[in-house]
Amino acid sequence: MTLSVYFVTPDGAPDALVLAAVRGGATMVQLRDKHAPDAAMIARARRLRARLAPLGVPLIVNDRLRVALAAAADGLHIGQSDGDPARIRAALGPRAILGLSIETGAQLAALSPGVVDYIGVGPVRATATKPDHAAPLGLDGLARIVRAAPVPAVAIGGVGAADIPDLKSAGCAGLAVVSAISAAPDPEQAARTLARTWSTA
Ligand code: TZP
Ligand code: MG
Repeated sequence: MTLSVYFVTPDGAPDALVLAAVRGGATMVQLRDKHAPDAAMIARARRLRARLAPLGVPLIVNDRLRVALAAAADGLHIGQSDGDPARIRAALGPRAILGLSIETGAQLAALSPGVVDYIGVGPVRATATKPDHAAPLGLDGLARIVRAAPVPAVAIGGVGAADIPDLKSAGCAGLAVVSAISAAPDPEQAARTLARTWSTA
């Protein structure tokens, strides 16, 4: 699991967008779609996993345990309202990657040891991609949580290549982005810039 450039898909993302992100250097992909029916998500997850597995890029499903299991995805990413992480870990099995969103220091303090493999910390900034997001942490709030985290942490929410030096200083293992890749004129090139910046910053 390499978290450095973690691409989270926008709703309805075509496979071509995901493949472009990975060609550019995205190291992990989360299939996130708040509206697609389960059956469509399962079909997309299976298709994408078949393309990404030979490249060593894990395919993580957002929110839906049943989809992750049915598609034999590499893992699942859950939020604070998606259920008890320990029960989800038990259902998912010990080998799958399990990620959890953390929005506050209190949520981090409540994290049981040995349950999740990584956390997504944010939003760092307000972002139109997730209209119902929690209060933005800012870079200082992010750093406070990341420094106390017992597992690798990725920053999420309004972050992009220009933030990479600060995110590395804060101790992040990577950044998770939607629009920095999906809304770029050339998503493959945007992912490449993120990957190169991460490796050189
Ligand atoms: N969780 C917290 S912020 C966010 C998610 C899924 C959206 C991030 O999108 P963007 O476009 O990278 O700000
Ligand atoms: Mg969720």
